[in-house]
Amino acid sequence: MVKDSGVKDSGLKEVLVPDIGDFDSVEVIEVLVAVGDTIAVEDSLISVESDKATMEIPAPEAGVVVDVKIAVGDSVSQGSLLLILEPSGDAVVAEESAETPAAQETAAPAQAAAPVASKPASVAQPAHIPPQQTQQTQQTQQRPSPTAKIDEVSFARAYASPSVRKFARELGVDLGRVAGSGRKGRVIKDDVMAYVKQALSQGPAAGAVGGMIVAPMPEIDFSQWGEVETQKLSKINKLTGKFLHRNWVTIPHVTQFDQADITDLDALRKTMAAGLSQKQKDQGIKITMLGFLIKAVVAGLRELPRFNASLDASGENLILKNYFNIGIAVDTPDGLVVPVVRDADTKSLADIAAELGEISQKARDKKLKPSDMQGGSMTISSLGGIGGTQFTPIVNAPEVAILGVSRHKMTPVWNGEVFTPRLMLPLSLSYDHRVVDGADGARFTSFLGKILSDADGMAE
Ligand code: CAO
Repeated sequence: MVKDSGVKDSGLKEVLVPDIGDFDSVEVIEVLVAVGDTIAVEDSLISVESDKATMEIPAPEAGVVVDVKIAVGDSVSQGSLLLILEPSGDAVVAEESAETPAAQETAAPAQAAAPVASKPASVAQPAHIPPQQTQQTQQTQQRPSPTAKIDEVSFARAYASPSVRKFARELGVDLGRVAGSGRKGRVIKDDVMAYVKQALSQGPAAGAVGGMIVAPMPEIDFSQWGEVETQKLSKINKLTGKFLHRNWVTIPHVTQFDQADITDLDALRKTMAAGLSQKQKDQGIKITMLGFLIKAVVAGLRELPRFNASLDASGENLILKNYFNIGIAVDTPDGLVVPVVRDADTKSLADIAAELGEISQKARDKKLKPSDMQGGSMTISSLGGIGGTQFTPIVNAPEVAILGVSRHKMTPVWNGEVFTPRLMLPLSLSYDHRVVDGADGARFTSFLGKILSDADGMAE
């Protein structure tokens, strides 16, 4: 509602509160304009709040704000003086979307504005984006998350009209995450639509991992620094990458480092290797430390059964397994695959050695079936043949632990009297800390150390 102001012939106009339905004496919770502001028709001037709803009062005319006659905390009714306006006379293009929500909301019934019934931002907030919201939108607008739940506090703080709030709520969009492109950063309907569009085009896996928002990777033209060549990732690379990423971000990992004295065991291994027949050698059978490690891990799983378990999908139950299937990470030209040695507890070292030869060959010939890589109890990733001193393997979910093995090294070990040369094998046990406690992590590697140092026991 506009009235000529008291200043005769000044051309100034008084802007009054229009008919706001049943609302009488409602509290001003936000003043959205200040003296000197140039406003367009239907720009929101103030937000008011009753016990049922919030609503915004739009500008009836474009112009420059000469004086503001109300403040946050005041009560207003129809006809209350809001401000003095110097009308521009010309049509000022509104920055809001064509369907200016505030205008419709003026007369909106209480239930239309119901979604904003929760307390809005602090009443002391000035007519600009609260710093908190600015920060939030900077962080999150780059990567919309279709799966993110609505945070009621940030939703209430968002700088948007009731109809935009209603629209966002209908689409399940957390307004606090949407950057506003309207006047003074106000979130308009187009912003909400753009947010949803971007979120849908990215899909849930692109930016949201278990509700977590990750910063997007910028697109970089590396050729600006020199010659480059683009190589397509293999199918295996892409698939393992996806699972490794999921496991890395969803499993709270701890890696326990230890060393096992395998001096005697390696001597036994060499003796056994020397005893292989030519036929066995021709079949590709090799006696490496890996066969012993599989036996040792089976013994460890018997000793500490929580390592031979998986969390169910709800994350509330542990499925304990009574089988002993050991996954082996195999490096192939196309990427990493993990075939499983089934029922390793029932197999002799020679059987395991033969099977290892077969499955690693099958892996490299791309002949593994999906079923060959399922149903593991725990995985071993042995990089000993290649090198390295320690590493932090990623748990191969749904398993809860993985044993990393690095290159053994002859090391001076103090036996209480003198240093003696011992062949030490570095072990890196990563485990899911939701299932395995640190104490059990250390118990597992200590147990492995104990049995790997007992060559006679391992030979049985
Ligand atoms: N320390 C020192 N030498 C070791 C060793 C260790 N811990 N483990 C194996 N070796 C030796 C072997 O004795 C063998 O020696 P010889 O050539 O003198 O006989 C040599 O290294 C090669 O062993 P290998 O790799 O052929 O056999 P393996 O049983 O140790 O491993 C396999 C088999 C399939 C696991 C392995 O070939 C492989 O692919 N390893 C990589 C696994 C991987 O990529 N893991 C990464 C997962 S995380 O990205």
